[in-house]
Amino acid sequence: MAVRDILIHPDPRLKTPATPVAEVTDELRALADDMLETMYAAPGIGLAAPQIGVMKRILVMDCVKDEEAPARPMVLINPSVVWSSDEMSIYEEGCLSIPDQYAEVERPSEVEVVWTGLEGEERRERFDGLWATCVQHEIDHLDGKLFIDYLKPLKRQMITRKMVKLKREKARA
Ligand code: K1U
Ligand code: ZN
Repeated sequence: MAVRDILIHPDPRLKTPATPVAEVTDELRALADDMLETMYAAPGIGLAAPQIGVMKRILVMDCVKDEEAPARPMVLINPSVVWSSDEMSIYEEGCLSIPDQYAEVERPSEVEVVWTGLEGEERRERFDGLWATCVQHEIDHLDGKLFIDYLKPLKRQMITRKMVKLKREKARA
């Protein structure tokens, strides 16, 4: 297992739709392990493969907040939203590819998602609360979309400028 580097916006890979996974192999299971390790190390509650430069439709998440409760690491391969509630929720989102920037985003409160599991089996689950927000945020990453794409252009440009500056400073260090 290894902690991978997380790409920082702006990066063309974060704007590119990822490719469906054709087969669940040991190599893919090793990638999922690396993604979970990277997510927990960040720390974060989700991570999509394009964020580590791997253009495959796979995401991981664990939205268990209570430190006393057992962890619930989830790996979703080729996920798709098959139902969304009419009811909407607003959550202040962050992103590991846009560090230290947060903004309110409105999304369906509940979603039903179908995906392939690590043994190649079909899985289906209805998510609500933070899980629903997170799974939609991560599926957006697989489609080359960032949470700042939901914001007004001025706010999005301001955040992008901050990230360009941050990347320049990191490159110099
Ligand atoms: O995809 C990502 O960039 C991960 C992102 C997921 C996410 C956060 C908030 C709303 C929707 C999706 C993060 O994990 S940002 C970090 C974060 O939220 C967090 C970090 C430590 C403890 C608790 C939360
Ligand atoms: Zn993100």
